[in-house]
Amino acid sequence: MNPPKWVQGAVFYQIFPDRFRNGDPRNDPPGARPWGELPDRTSFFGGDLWGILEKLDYLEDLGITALYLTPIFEAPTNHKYDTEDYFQVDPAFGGNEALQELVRALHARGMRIVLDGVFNHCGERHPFFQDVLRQGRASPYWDWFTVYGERILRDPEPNYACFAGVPSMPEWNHANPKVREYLLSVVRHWLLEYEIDGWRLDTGDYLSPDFVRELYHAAKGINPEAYIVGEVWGIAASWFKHGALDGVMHYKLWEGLVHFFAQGTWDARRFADYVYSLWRSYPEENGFACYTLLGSHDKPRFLTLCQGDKRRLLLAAAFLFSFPGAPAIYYGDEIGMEGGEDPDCRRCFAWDQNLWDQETLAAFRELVRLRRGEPALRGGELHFVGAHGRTLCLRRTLVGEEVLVALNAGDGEQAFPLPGRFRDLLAGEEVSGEVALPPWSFRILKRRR
Ligand SMILES: [Ca+2]
Repeated sequence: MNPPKWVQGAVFYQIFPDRFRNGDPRNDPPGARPWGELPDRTSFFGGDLWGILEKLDYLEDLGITALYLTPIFEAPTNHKYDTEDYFQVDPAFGGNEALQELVRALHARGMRIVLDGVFNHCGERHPFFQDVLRQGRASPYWDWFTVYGERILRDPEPNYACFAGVPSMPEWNHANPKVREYLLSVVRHWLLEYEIDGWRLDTGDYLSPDFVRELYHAAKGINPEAYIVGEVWGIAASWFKHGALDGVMHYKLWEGLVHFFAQGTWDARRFADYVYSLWRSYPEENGFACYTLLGSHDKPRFLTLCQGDKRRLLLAAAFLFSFPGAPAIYYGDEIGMEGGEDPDCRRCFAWDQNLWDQETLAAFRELVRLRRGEPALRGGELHFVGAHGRTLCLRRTLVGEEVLVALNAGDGEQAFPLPGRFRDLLAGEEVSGEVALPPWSFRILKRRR
């Protein structure tokens, strides 16, 4: 196991392509809604990869180094987790040409792109499943799926394996070597022909570890620097023992962030114990290669979980950007977008700057800048040096450098004694002795040599 080194220095930005930016209205799906209307489960808004291309200056200026896009291959829904053709970027997103242009432009800026691989299941419109629907047992693809009967039946319930019982998402039969080879050909194709930089594996918890390990090696065979990150909601230790993933989307860490920062249901001691135990549960190289997040298309917006209290959001962000792993910004979190459970967390990005929370945006920019400027924040060893009440302090150390991150997630004024002379990386001033930590604030301090 050797996760790519670039990941621990990366700052990710997650995009739900239908909702980030509409770069070409000519490719909009029929019935696309006006930009900014609240989404329901079936609405389309016309966002596309051309729109992402248009906004690379914005992303680079924010300090983003890598994109993660939810699925882009041809599929009937707005989320595209029901793939119809794994070899075609959806025409509504600009087709293969748009992806080629996007990858080229990202790489020219030194940025990377990770695509969403939906390999547990396909969509019902996938031609192989359609063939089984038509021909039943006579189809050459019969044993590519798992059908409990002589032909496909949907009523009163599907008689074939499908994702979470959803009939429109038939599951691949990974026990069939032809299925595995087909899916691996998809993995290789986009790495080799389009030079994408990695795969996020959808529904990792549902995939067989042996298939994922095979996929991992197939990807690394094309590009040893490819990043393979799993959507895993539980403890991921077994995946790393199995040598099947570089990292996971760190939903376990997210749970702790919600308890301590957003809801305040845990005190600092409980949070620190929880996070420390998580950190020590994974091999260090995999911990550094985890995708750490405050939000995703599958969770309510973090600011909404904070009931709109941006002080809580910004403290959680300060923690995330000081913690090992590759921190990710879910599109729009940086401008203070809100939204509840899916589909509300998938609103259109608000490009009218009058709607932006400038303070939040400035804070995200600053956190990204600090992280990118301080090697200890990216690759340093992690130590918790204090956790009491609503106050938390962690230390990152790397070859003689030391950065202290102190957070006060409470209403009371706090102060703590510094073990030496430090520079406040946000305020730019030198500090020593006792430093004040006002309510709902954080300080990031670097030891003077
Ligand atoms: Ca469009």
